[in-house]
Amino acid sequence: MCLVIPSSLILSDDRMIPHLGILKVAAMLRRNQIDVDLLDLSGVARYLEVVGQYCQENNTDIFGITATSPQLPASGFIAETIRRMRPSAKLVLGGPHGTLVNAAYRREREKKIAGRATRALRRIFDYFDVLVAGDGERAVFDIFQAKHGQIIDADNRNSSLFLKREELENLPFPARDLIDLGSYRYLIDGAPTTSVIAQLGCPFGCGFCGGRNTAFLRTLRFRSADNVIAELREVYRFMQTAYKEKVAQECGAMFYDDELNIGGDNLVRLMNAIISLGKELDIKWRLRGFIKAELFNDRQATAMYEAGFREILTGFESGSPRILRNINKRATLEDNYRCAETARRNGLRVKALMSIGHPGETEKTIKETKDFILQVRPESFDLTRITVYPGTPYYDEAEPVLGRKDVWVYRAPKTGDKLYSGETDYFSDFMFYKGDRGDRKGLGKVSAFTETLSADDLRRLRNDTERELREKLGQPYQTDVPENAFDASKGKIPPYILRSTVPT
Ligand code: B12
Repeated sequence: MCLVIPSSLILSDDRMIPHLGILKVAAMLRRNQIDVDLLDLSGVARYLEVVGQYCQENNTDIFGITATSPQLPASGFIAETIRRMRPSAKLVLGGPHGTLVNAAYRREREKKIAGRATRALRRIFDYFDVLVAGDGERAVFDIFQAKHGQIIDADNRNSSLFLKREELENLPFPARDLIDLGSYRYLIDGAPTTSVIAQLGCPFGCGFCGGRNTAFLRTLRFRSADNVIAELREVYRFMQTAYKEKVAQECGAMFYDDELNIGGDNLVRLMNAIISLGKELDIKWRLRGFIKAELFNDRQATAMYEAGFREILTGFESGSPRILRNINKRATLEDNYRCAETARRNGLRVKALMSIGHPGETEKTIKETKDFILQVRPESFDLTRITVYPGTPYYDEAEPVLGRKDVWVYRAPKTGDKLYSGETDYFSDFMFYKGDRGDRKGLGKVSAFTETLSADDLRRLRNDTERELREKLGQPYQTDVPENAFDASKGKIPPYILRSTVPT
């Protein structure tokens, strides 16, 4: 079986963050004596040539591809290439896009309608034979028998394919040896870094966030500190092999848990264990991760600092109390100010994750967001324009607009404020990422708009606001990203694309 990580055509540097989900699936296959090749096409401009070459040189008959929605166009091209060269191969899609489209489709089915989610699901089967939704670790073994058009749905708490909290501890760690870790370029405070996930799931209900109706992304599934430490010990071994003396003193880990501080004292326990591990390995950890603002406190912040965090990231999203309510954020503006102060008091920098284009967004609310940032003066920030993806409340709970075939409207439950969105063909439309850089590449298609701001207004206001904030905060656009940064392979079919046939 061959597992494929497609390139992300929207990221300016795609060789930064290894995709752990598919590496977990690979580890399970390997544990069960199934050989697996892994094509890591992240940051490879000529990725279709790599796929073509692989198909020429190998007889593989099952291909499993992972994809977020913005990775769908590349995944589609990859599927077409494989289909052309190996017409009898079984092609399987797994990962966030398929999982979330399936969740949106299930809602349409409950309502007995066949709308945009049903069409998005059908499109998947234009390219792929089988869809795996949710946890892939067990579901992957059902692929071998699956027929064309089948959905293997592990995204259901009653399914034996859905991993229970206590089972997570018995899983193998992601097969990081199947990617060329040393070609990834992520640094925290100068230290080579890789990604880690300690716990799964977020039970909250932010309107823009995918999976609010999925067991897979909603159910909180913790692992014990001991189990995470065992993984970090292994991570360090891989990092030593990949980066040699560069990690002799400092090694970075970026935690991609939705929110590290959701489980109360779990976080403090984990941080204490990381401190001990650092002493044992005689290194300093350089750590980053996301926290939920209203749950953040001094105890957590002190422990995080001690363990090696110098920065936290948090989704403040907006400076407008009304927009925070429309998002269903739970955190208030006061919580957000308090969170920033708690971080600073404990020596932690703040990366503020902000977004515009929520229900009820106006020029005034965008100005409130700008003022909030100028008040908090975070050490860094992001300003994203909201994209309405399947599997988010903004998408799933939207209703068709009467008389308009291609427009849907979401009404924020607390205020009735509206967000409009259209229909996207995820295989052909590149989704907007953060801003100018995406636009420059001509990938800036987005269709969400509010009652007072058109999609174009939102785009202009986002760009203007970011520019002004960067000037005022003295945080210029990253200009050192070369034009061809996307192409990690520098136009060649690089020898470092790993096609590792794995002995068990
Ligand atoms: C790390 C991360 C990133 C990283 C790297 C991406 C990655 N995939 O690793 C970065 C920072 C680059 C990123 C960027 C973005 N992200 Co992001 N990200 C995440 C995050 C926080 C963790 C991913 C992860 O490792 N999960 C844990 C693993 C175990 O889960 P998994 O990857 O889904 O894999 C499991 C299953 O899906 C399945 N599976 C996966 N692949 C395959 C393949 C096969 C063959 C099989 C059988 C099974 C299978 O098995 C795996 C093990 O159970 C998730 C949220 C989350 N908690 O998952 C969001 C998430 C994936 N991101 C999301 C979004 C929206 C984005 C952006 C579009 C953000 C933006 N505003 O533009 C960009 C697009 C990036 C791109 N690649 O093009 C959405 C996805 C929405 C969608 N429709 O696809 C998520 C789900 C967040 C959310 N809740 O809304 N992201």
